[in-house]
Amino acid sequence: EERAPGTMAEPFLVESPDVTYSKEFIEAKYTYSTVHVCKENGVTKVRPCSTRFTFRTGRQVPRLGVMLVGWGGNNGTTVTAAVLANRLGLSWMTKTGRKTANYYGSLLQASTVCLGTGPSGDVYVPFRDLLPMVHPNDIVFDGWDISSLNLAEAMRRAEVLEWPLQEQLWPHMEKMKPRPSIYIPEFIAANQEERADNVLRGSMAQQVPAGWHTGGDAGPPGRCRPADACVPPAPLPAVSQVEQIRRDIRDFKESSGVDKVIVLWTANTERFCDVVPGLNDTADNLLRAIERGLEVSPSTLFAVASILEGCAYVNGSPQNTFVPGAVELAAQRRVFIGGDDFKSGQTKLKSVLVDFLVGAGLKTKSIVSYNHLGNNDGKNLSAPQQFRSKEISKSNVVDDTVQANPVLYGPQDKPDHCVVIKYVPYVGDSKRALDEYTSEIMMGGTNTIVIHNTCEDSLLASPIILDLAILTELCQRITFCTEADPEFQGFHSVLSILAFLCKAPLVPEGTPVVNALFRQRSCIENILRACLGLPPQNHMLLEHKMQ
Ligand code: NAI
Ligand code: DG6
Repeated sequence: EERAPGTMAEPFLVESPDVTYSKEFIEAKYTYSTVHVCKENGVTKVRPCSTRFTFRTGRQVPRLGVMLVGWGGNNGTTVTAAVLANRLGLSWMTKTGRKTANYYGSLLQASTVCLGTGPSGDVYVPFRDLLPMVHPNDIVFDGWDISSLNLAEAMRRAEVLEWPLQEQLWPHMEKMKPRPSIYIPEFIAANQEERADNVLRGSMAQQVPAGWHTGGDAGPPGRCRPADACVPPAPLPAVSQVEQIRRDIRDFKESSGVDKVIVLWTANTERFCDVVPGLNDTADNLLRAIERGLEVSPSTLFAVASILEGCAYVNGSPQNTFVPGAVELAAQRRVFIGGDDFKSGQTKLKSVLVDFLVGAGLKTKSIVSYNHLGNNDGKNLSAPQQFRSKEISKSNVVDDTVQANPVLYGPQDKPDHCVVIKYVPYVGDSKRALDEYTSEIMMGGTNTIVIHNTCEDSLLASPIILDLAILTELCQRITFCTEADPEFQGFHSVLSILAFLCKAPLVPEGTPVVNALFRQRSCIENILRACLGLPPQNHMLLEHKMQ
């Protein structure tokens, strides 16, 4: 289904004196009601308050380009294939029958929201119909990978999609080739080196292993071992690598005709980098560190390049790409950044289950999350430093729920939380996740819940990638002002509305981190409703509770 992006015909209209539709904008006046709590002379005072906002949402939906770092990986190939298959309306036979392309797992495409109540009950619309949004079928992909395989071959290597589907997609995907990328071996597992044959000229120069040639610039891009006849790549300073990534973004924009580009990291999990005063603690220091060739991770170099190009940058992996200097740079340039780490399976469930348990007054004492998987992500995570990044990201997801319940938990009290990841090549992308939740119940009782979850990891992550890109793009078209501050502004450059899609949500400094899944979902839904002048979903159903 080919559809021209542009001003969308609204699937419904809000009739209200507070809402106007012009050719360019939906403008809505909205009263934000909240509550301030403070302690005065030992007394807790609770004061309801409200602020009058005006929200303005651009109705022109742009042609969106998404550049994936790690395009040739399981997620990169799967999301590209899924969009193509949907766009082409493909179907394919499996042993259990014919399957057709869909966007299951996408919050925006496959879930609904309740608009309100009509004569015959509640009226639901797809989430994507709330405001004008990019349709995933219209997204144009490009990207980088340290592995040179074209997207068709990379899709076969991923072993995620059924072969009859791959065959149909092959002619479309073999033309897609990842751009050479920044490769600093020490940030990812050593076991990834064998696929790194598509690296930016000179990007290995920072760590030229003993016995390798250095110098010279006549050789082909990539690596040259001592035995090879070619001349190895010339050292390319980090600053030139950033420049190259910026050129790539501009080149993609020009050659594809997209209006906007969003860059998203779905490459290997890196080890954490140290936050060092003078190196990466401020925007200036970070830019200077890049100029001087000091240690900056590839993911941060990509973030800097994107921000300098004015492109939003989303981190789908757990590492601390967003060092303070990168966050400050994004704020200075008013560019959105978001992350970290896609919240796909086990963690999504955890952020529901612990919310349920603790919210129901049960004292969860122990959470043990074990998983094994056999894809390249699992292989990379079998190295201790990369595992540690993932362990941190997976472990903090219950903190807010626990801290919110001082009835059950003292200030230092929190559940034991153990995360295990094992690499088992045979199971491929079909990750197994086993979780045990043990909680104390009434009068000394114990409740143990055990869950076994098996599914293709990349088929969970792909719709999340689409949601991240589409929601980020939408937020770029939303501005708002208040009576006190009548100048229109956009959201904070740290785009915390993406939290539903992330294991370790990045939030502006000093802002509460919310992990609980349905609070995160309500946040998106209610902000989008506010843009239409609609009150938040309060689920009170008072109209049905009267005589
Ligand atoms: P993958 O290993 O199949 O793909 C990663 C790709 O990145 C590989 O093709 C690799 O060659 C490439 N790469 C590595 N360093 C690079 C660099 N510096 N520049 C460009 N490309 C580079 O992994 P997969 O399964 O696609 O996952 C991608 C990332 O997403 C991983 O960090 C994973 O932890 C994260 N993630 C995945 C989830 C899932 O459910 N699949 C959920 C949460 C996070
Ligand atoms: C093993 O845990 C590999 C990881 O990359 C995860 O599969 C991925 O982060 C998804 O994790 P979760 O907890 O959201 O299912």
